[in-house]
Parts: sequence; C-alpha cells; structure tokens
Amino acid sequence: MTTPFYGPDFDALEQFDPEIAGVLVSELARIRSGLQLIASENMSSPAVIAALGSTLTNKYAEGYPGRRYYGGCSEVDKAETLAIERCKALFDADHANVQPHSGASANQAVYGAFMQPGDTILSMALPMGGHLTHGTKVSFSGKWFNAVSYGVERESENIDYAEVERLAKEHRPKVILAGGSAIPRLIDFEFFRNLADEVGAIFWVDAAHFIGLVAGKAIPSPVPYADVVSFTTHKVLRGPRAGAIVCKEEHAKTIDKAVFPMMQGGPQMHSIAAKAVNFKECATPEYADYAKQVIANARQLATSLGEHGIRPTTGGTDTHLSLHDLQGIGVTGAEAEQRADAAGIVLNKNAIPFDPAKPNIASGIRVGSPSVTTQGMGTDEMKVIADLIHTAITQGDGDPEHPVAKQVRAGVSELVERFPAYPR
Ligand code: DSN
Repeated sequence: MTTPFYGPDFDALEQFDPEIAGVLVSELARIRSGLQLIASENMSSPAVIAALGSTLTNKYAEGYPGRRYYGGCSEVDKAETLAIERCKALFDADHANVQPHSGASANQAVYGAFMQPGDTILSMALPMGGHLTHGTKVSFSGKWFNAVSYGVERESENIDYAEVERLAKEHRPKVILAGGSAIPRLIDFEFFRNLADEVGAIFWVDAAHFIGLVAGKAIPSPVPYADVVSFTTHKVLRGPRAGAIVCKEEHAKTIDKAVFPMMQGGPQMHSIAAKAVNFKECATPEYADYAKQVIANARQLATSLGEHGIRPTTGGTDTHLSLHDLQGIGVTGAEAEQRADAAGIVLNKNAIPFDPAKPNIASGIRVGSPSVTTQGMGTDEMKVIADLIHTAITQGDGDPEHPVAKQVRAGVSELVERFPAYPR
C-alpha cells in the first residue's frame, strides 16, 4: 500500500547516511534485547512516531492557532487545536499550552510567567527527589531565582510537610512547587493548595513523572488544586519527547506569553501533532488499564526487590517508580547501574534521601515500570525481573563477559522474547 503522505523513507536514509541509519537500527535492537527500567522512559506508539517523522517538522508557526506570524499555517493550526482541545479534555483543564519543547522549557515558562529574577521559590531539593530545574545552583532556576528547599522526613522518607509549612511561612515565596523526579509516593495537593493560599503564593505542580497516571485516572489529579501544572509528554504518558502546561483560565494569557514569545520561538509542529495523537491514545480504556498496570507492576517490583534486601525507600510506591537503598547489600548506585547494564537491564543510579555518597556514585537505584508494562509484562514478570536485578548487581562485576552477566542476559532474553518491544 502506498502511503498517502510523504512519510519516513528508511531506504533513502540508509542509502544517503548509512552511519545514522545504522544507529537507528542498533538502537531498536538495544531496546528490544534488554529490559528498560528507566522510570522516565517509555515506548511511544507507531502512530506517535509517524506524526513525529512527518513534513510538519518544516513549518514555522510562531504564535498560536489563528494568530500566527507566518502564512501557510492552516494545516498546522488544525493539529495544534486538536492537541489543545484533547489535552484540556484529558485533564479537565481550563487551558492548555502544548508548545513547550521539553519539560525544562515548560518549567522555564512557568518561572517566566510568575517570577522576576531574585524572587523566591519553595521547592523540593534535588537530592531529596526534586529536579534540576527546581532551583539547583547549576541550572537557570538556581542562578536567577532564590530557591528555598524542602526535603523528606528521616523516618518515613515522605515529604516533610511540617518543614514545607515552616519554610513557606518564614520565606513567603512567590511560588510553591510540588513534584520531582524521584518521589515514589502520592503528593498531598490539597495541603499545598491551602498553604499557598495562606501565604499568598502561586501553587505549581511539576507533574512530569506521574501525569500519565493522572491521564489514566489511576491516581488523583493535581489539576483541580494547582494554579499551573507543567509536564513532559514522554514518560508514563507515552507520547513524543516534549512538554506541555495546563493552568487555570486566569493564568492562560500569562502562560501563553511566557512560552511564546518569552522563552521559545517557532513551535515544533510535528511534535505537537504527535502530542495530539498521544492525548487521543490516553483517553482510551486500554490506556486506563495500562496506567493501573504500571502501578501494580511498580509495586510488585518494589516489594520483590525489598525481599532481596534491596530496600525500597518509603517502604514501597504508589506510582510508576521506586527508589531503592543499596547500602544493606554493600553495593553503590554506580556499581549497580553498571552491573545491571552489563546484564541487559537498564536502570539508573539515584541519590536516596540523606545519601552519604556523592551524586555520581549514589547509594540507590531508581526503577520504573512504564516500558516493561507497555511490552505487556505483569506482576509475575516483575518478580522475575527483581530476581535478575538482584543476581546481576550482587554477583556481577560490570563485565558483560562475566558468567553471571551472561546468565542474567539469558533470563532477560527469555522475557523479551515473550514480551517484545515494538513487535515485528
Ligand atoms: N531526566 C528526567 C528523569 O529521569 O527523571 C527528569 O528530567
């Protein structure tokens, strides 16, 4: 069948640029041959990838649908309008901006909308589970704004709500931010909303990690509580690598102006079309089942790793990820990452709360279930994966030729043959 549009032509690429064509092929082989447990990754659908690999990449469309600074925008206007309407419906939001190129770009726009250089933001510290763009000194967010950080309680390893309240009342921040990249538990949005009202702050949720679970109605939504919610579209959500923002109607104009023209120029229309496809996928019953299974799988993985002495911080998870303390088994995060990788299991080292190790070594690992759940694996497979991780990181040495790495890779192969990524 001939495609009715000018789509990806792999033969032409292979002929013109065999080196890059080779990378595309070997990356797919890498994905297919291993277990992808990076909590922030997923496997977007062929429909999403088709939209990404389209001629929409060519169009300049600075502005918004119906209000562009270029001619010829009639068709991309349709794509962006669909993306906006589907995003609003999916999250029951007053307003959506689907132009941010990434999560960091979306966050930059939120700062631009609500803060002036030197203003104070109250956010979670990166080593406690926060994010680079939440005020770390190496990021624009920490260089241009005054970031006051909260952490977690030592005992429960959950957000220290008493500390959040104390710091909010002491510093009177312009913005209070909830969310991060290594928070296994649900966040009490109502607490943050009430506190923001009490101190006169904007309440912002960076929902990048868990927004896919919200889309699938598997966990409570921050949208009714927050002034503004930023997120990425490629994690549990399973869309293109990009960002988006939803907000209350009263902030709509401010957010739109902060995304364009304050922080970005031309929107990436191929990516916006792919977001529209993704939002449509997320509104299906199949996606809701997927989101619930992501949590069931993450819980099983956390429990089974815990039974091997690989302690889940906070005692488990309510979401798609768990964070594990390796100190009890005498392995560092860096060693675990390398040993797992050598055995075909891709995960990342991660600081745990109050980590005594440096960030590039770390005492923990973060594991996530979005990708393996997309492949169709369930809780039985999570038990097997936990066994494989335990064997790889306690008996391997990081050398792919080590007999233990080979033995674990055989177990991985058995799983991925039954549950292939991008089945042929
Ligand atoms: N790098 C992403 C993550 O892995 O959580 C967040 O930006």
